[in-house]
Amino acid sequence: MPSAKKSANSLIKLVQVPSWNDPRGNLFVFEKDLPPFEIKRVYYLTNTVENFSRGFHAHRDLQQIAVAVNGRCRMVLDDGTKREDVWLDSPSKAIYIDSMMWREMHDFSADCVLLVLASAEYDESDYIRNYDDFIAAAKG
Ligand code: T46
Repeated sequence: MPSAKKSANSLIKLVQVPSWNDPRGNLFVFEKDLPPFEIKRVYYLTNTVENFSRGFHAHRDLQQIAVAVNGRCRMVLDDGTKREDVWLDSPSKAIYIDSMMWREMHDFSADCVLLVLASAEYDESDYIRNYDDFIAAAKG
C-alpha cells in the first residue's frame, strides 16, 4: 500500500491518493495496490449532520478505504486496546481501515461527502455493533 503514514503501530493508516492537478481542477485516482484489496463495493455518505455521529461498530472481516472527497469529518479508530482519531479533510487523504477495528465518525461538516471503498459486499452479519461484544471478540 503506497504512502501509509504515521508510525507503524498507529491505528491511523493514512494513504496519499495520487492526483492530477491542473488549471481545470483536480483528478484523484485509486488503482493498482490502492486499495490493498479488490474493490467489491463502493458507497458514499452525504447530507451529513454535524451533531449526528455515525459508525459505532466494527467489522469482523471487512477492510475499507475512506476519504472525504468534500468537506470533513473526524474518524475515530479503536482496536480494543487504544483509541486514535484523525481528521479526514482532503480528497488526497484516505484512511485504510482494517478488519476488527471499532470506528466512529464525528464532527461532520454539512458539505461532507465520505467515499468508502470496501473489500466485500454488504453483510450485516459481518458487523459488531455492540462495543462490549467487540472488546470480547478483539481479546479473542
Ligand atoms: C462503515 C462506515 C464507514 C446497506 O444496506 N448497504 C451498505 O452497503 C451499507 C454501507 C449500509 N447499508 C444499510 C445498513 C443500515 O440499515 O444502510 C443503513 C445505514 O448503515 P450504517 O448505520 O451501518 O451506516 P454508518 O454510516 O454508521 O456506517 C457505514 C458502513 O455501514 C460501515 O461499514 O464502516 O460507514
